[in-house]
Amino acid sequence: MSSVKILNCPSLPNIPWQERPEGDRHDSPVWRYSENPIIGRNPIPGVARVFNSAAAPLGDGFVALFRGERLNGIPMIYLGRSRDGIHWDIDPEMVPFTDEAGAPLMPRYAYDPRLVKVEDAWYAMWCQDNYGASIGMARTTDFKTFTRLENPFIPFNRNAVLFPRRVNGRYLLLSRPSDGGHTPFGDIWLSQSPDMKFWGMHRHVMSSGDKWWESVKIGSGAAPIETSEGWLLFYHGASSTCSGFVYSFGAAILDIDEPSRVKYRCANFLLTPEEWYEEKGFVPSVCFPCATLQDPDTGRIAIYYGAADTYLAMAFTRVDELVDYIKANSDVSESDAEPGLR
Ligand code: BMA
Repeated sequence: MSSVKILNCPSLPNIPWQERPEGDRHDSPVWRYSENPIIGRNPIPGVARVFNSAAAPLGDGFVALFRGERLNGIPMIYLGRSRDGIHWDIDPEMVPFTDEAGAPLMPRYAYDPRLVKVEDAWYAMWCQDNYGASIGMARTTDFKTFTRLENPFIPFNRNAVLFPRRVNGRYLLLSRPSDGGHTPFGDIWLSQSPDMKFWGMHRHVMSSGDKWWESVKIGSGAAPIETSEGWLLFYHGASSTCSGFVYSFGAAILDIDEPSRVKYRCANFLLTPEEWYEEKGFVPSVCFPCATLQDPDTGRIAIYYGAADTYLAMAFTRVDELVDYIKANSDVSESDAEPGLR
């Protein structure tokens, strides 16, 4: 086993964790939490399903932004708190987004939130209507007020995730340009900003590729984790079947100083729908990661993923085992390895 390290990340001794079950026959170094799903149907009044959601450490516990599907079918973002990262208290009110002057500025819908701490604040990003599906962003320091930032992109775009620190002095945001529907295509892109207001210097990162599990489209999942081998990125990939898309997730490692270059990319998925809560639900056969927690002292990583657009589930891995597996099964295309500028 190699000795890959998680870098520039505070210790998290209370990371939710469960060892890999004895006799697990999966080849992948990622295993599921035995008590999945961690959030079931109708978790709070007015919300039918919670799935693709993001958690982060806060104080001696955890905080999360949940995608809550309301009874009218419209998704919005809800806040939750937890002592152990597994059992959650979800606020019954939607997250109250405001403009800079403090006036309400609620999105018409909001889904697939990510939550990333950068310097002294937390940033939420999600998909919302901006005269077409695109990315919304907000900043908070207290989880009471959420101040909207400028929308980083014009439509259509989804799956935005910030890096947890600046690289070469600039904030970095991954995203996936899309269409206004169910998008039968899609690559991951990197955009850069000096101030989280103006985004540019766009670079292509990786293509949907020739592996069948991710042949239709890919999209970044959790915020990249800084490691001694590069930025570890969990991402989802969709394959096309007679009965629709199947969403699995995999991982790649991006160059630390030039993250539009892919160093290693796992040819195999790490997790694909096979449990009842992943195969059966509002949208069958979906595993959709939006966040991780990690502890640099033990190398433990806990992954939060939405299952079948109905449940929230967790999986676990260890950074050294995972990076070894990605490297041993890596297949990087020419366009992945390039700087992404033509
Ligand atoms: C994607 C997104 C996700 C969803 C997935 C499967 O396009 O809309 O929110 O989980 O489809 O339905």
